[in-house]
Amino acid sequence: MSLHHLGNTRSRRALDHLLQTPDTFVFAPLPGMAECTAAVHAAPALGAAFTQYTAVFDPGGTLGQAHGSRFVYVLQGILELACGDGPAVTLQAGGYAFLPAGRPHIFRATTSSRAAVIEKDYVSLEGTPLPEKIIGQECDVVSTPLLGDSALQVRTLLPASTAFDFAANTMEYQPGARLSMVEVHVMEHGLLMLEGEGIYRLGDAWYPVAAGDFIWMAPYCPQWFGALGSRPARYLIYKDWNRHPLANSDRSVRG
Ligand code: UGY
Ligand code: MN
Repeated sequence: MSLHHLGNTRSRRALDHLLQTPDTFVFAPLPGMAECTAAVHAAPALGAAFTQYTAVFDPGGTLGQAHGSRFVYVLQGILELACGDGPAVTLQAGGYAFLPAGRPHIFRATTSSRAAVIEKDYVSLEGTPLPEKIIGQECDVVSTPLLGDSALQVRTLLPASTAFDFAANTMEYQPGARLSMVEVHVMEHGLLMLEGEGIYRLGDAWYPVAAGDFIWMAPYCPQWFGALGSRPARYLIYKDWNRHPLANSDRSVRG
């Protein structure tokens, strides 16, 4: 039976969270896109202080002009990134790039491609230099166990430097692994399930989730995840980071 049967879906919207499943994604172009469309998952319209979308590129499709700083993680296909400071860099699945606010650049797809894109107004920190451009590959990042649990490995894709005002990590759970605590914290999250499945607690509800799902968690949204199934569950997770909670957008820089 189709998930659309009689209007059924696993997607849910609550004040402090959103579960958005792929059957409910709606794609439309954003400024700076050509032969490329976006399903916007998190945005100020939802209550989020950042924007996250999935960009789908036709062969030759492009993504330019960021709003604030931009993080791009390639989900499928091949993207070439040109920044005007050397030859274009080729990114394949698991490849990622961070472009500081205001840095001109363009992503061009050489084949049908998909990418997770996160954008945020940059919040500067007195005495700290602006962040550098970062290009990386997830498999090159050494993972560390979360709170000593070797069944739950975290890869920190951006440098620990306080120049960065957000973190982008991947978390990989072996079947049966789970967060050791229900987290309730000031940081908000954008989360894209990359592989596998499990149960996510969000607020007072427990949801079955699977690869392809997006979750937004507002500040202080109670959260917990346990992996199910016979293969690992893996997700890409954004959180605001490295800034005092009173730092506000008066000090932010738009690109
Ligand atoms: O970094 C985090 O806060 C992470 N442990 N949260 C989560 O996976 N929901
Ligand atoms: Mn968390």
